[in-house]
Amino acid sequence: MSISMPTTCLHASNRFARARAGLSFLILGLLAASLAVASPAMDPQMSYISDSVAVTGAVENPLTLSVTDLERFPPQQIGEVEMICDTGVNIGKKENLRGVLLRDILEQAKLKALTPRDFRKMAVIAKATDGYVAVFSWGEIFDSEVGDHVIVYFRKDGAPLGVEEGQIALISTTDKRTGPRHVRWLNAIEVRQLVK
Ligand SMILES: Nc1nc2c(c(=O)[nH]1)N[C@H]1C(S)=C(S)[C@@H](COP(=O)(O)O)O[C@H]1N2
Ligand SMILES: [Mo]
Repeated sequence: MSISMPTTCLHASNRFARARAGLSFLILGLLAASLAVASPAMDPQMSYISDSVAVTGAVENPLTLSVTDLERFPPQQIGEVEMICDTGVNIGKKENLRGVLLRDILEQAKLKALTPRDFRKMAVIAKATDGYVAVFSWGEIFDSEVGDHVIVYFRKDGAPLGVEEGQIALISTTDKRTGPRHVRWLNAIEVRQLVK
């Protein structure tokens, strides 16, 4: 004599098991999707994203500027800039960037020096969240053509910058090789007097 469950009951428990498995897959799927969107573990560049720039060092008014703050400076538009690595290799171009002049930011922060001649001893150090650094001199920014083309930018094609360089970046667009003084994930501008 065998004991068997009514077939209706078997069907019901199978359905229940299937439903439970389906639900687990759904939850796992949602979890994976949310990780893919939000986790630095899935995209290491996410942890480099900068949402503000601190202006520090030899300045009268230290600043912390968000994208919203930057939008209040006189706008600069970059139509197109070739990206040339320091090896001389052209790695493509950037187009339709919206930013502001580094010089305008420094004028708001107001460089601090004891005598007028001390300004010419100053360096401006642009730093990124990944440790990348580029350096300018006072003479370049305030007393040469270069300064008319050093841009802190935060929009591309009208949209916020992507994870690969956002939210704020800097570029010296008229350098012979534009790669070295392009700073992705810009988060600090330090002013330093190099010589007494
Ligand atoms: N923060 C940060 N910026 C950086 C770098 C970097 O490693 N970190 N590499 C530089 C180099 S070597 C080059 S050639 C350019 C390349 O810019 P792109 O990748 O946006 O075209 O970015 C520059 N800016
Ligand atoms: Mo480079």
